[in-house]
Amino acid sequence: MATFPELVFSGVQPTGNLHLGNYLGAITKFVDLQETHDCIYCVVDLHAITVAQNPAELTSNIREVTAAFIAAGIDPKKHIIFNQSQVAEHAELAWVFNCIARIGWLNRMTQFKEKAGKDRENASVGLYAYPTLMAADILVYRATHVPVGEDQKQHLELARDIAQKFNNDFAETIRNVVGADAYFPQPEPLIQGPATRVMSLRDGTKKMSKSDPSDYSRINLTDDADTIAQKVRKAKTDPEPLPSELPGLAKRPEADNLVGIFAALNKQSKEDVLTQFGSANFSTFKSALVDLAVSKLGPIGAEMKRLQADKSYIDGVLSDGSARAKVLAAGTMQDVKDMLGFIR
Ligand code: AQP
Repeated sequence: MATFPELVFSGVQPTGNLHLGNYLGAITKFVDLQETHDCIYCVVDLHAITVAQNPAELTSNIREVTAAFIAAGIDPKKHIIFNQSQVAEHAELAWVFNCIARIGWLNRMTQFKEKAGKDRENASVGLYAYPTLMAADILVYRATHVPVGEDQKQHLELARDIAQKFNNDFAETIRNVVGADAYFPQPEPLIQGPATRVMSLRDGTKKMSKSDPSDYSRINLTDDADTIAQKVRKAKTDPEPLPSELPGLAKRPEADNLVGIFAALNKQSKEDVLTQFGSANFSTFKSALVDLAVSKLGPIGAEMKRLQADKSYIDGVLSDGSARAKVLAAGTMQDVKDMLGFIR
């Protein structure tokens, strides 16, 4: 079997309201992985336009996500930070994958069903094809590891199916072009830790999300200390004190969520948090959570604002990263064209 050098790829959509779920589910993992891997982190602006965007807001949101990556601690010199639309090979490979993926596979994608809702006929074709573009994002670099929140697990499985089918369908030309028995790796999702699915602060059964109409449902990375404190204090809870052991969180989604958030922010396990706060009431626990969240997120939010004010620096990071990404992506596309039989 072909082996592939380990490479990390992931992306975040520039759709506004970057929140604690994006931070704990994805961005903190991005930061940690740079110690052990080569990493490519993408602001996925082509994904953002699968639903209508205001162009001026989109520009500002692209800079906001870039600023968040850097403020959280990603080094744009050692690793690559760029925006997807500057590397046309993402869209090019996505078209090839549209011809590899089966309609039946895409019909099973729950994110499309949730986002399109009852008005499916009116959803964009892009929203439906979103997972094939995501597969192209990863595989155009032949990335092997993809840190994401739990909501992206199904899309990663689809990317693996597409890689497998491409490798099977073109086995003969893959052998001729690169002398190996597979061209694309099977990318592995990295979904670990106590906050892989951060829930809404207003409803512990709903995912914390950028598009929730209530700002009180999420903590935004740019919220100031007072806003964070207010949101945590107003977060829905139940009347019982915290349990001392994990099974006591079953059927208590709001308590479970706040304990998970505390654990992830403090880089400890939920068990450790319960050892410390078991039998404490929520007002005690929430005060500790406010202090922790403000101490961790405050400096990131402040640095994001500082960086966002320096547009030429941010745009420079993106164009430098895009140029480096493009070299890698163009190599893959040349191989793929040869494997498909195109003349170039
Ligand atoms: N609530 C969450 N908990 C853990 N991880 C999360 N992620 C998103 N929400 C949570 C992870 O963040 C990364 C970037 O997500 P995205 O920007 O691609 O967009 P998204 O998943 O569409 O974000 P939202 O907030 O859920 O947007 P809307 O409101 O449009 O549905 C991904 O790795 C994702 O898993």
